Amino acid sequence: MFSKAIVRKPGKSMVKGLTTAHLGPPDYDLALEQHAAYVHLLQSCGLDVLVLEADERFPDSTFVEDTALLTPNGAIITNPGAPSRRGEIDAMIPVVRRFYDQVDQIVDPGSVDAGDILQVDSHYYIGLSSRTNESGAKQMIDILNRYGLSGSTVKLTDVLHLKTAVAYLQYNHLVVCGEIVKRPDWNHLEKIEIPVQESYAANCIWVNDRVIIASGHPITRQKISAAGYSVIEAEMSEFQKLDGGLSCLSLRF
Ligand code: CIR
Repeated sequence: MFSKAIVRKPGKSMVKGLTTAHLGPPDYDLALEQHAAYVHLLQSCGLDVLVLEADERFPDSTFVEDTALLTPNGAIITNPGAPSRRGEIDAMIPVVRRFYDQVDQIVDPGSVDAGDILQVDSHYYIGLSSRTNESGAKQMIDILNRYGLSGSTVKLTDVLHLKTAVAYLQYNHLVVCGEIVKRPDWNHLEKIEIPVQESYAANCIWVNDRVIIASGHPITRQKISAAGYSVIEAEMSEFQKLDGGLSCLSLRF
């Protein structure tokens, strides 16, 4: 179960955020509204949410998930793979230190975006992507091992981040889409396959026995409900324009 979350409001500079989506620039006011609704949903799932002010210096800084991996035994500050995102961690370190005594950090030449890290109980799968490299993944696994946790890597070809295409829902269910579906890594889990036309919904989040999904994905909703979860929806259109999903907007711990 989670008790807390950290989020950061989007800034006006978000219109300059990194994207491959070809959906046009986000509408800042609508993004603020959607962000506030997202915070409200996390609160309704019982989380105490720390809302950080926007950091206009970094257009993608609302996607806080990428800056840290928060485990039960310590926090690991990442080294984001995109040069325009590197500086986001400086503001995150003191925030994470408020909650964790044990704080480690990924350093050059390693790079990691924590959107590439999928936790399944005490094991952490680390996607090797355009943002997360071998050195970063190795550093991450060494730190996890020190914490009494384990990690392994998964080579990615199509998606931005590992969690773009997969989500663990607790109780052995894994939501999968696209290149992840046929991978043998998770054959011990029960897979919920999302059709490609709803691929954006694969990035959903389990929060204390509810599953939050991006609105407008009826097949995903039906399949996750059928697996026994209570599903709630969030409007995400403005963050989708920046390749950002539900998990990216918060650090939950
Ligand atoms: C980026 O390209 O870095 C941002 N526009 C989107 C980051 C999404 N984060 C995530 O998947 N964890």
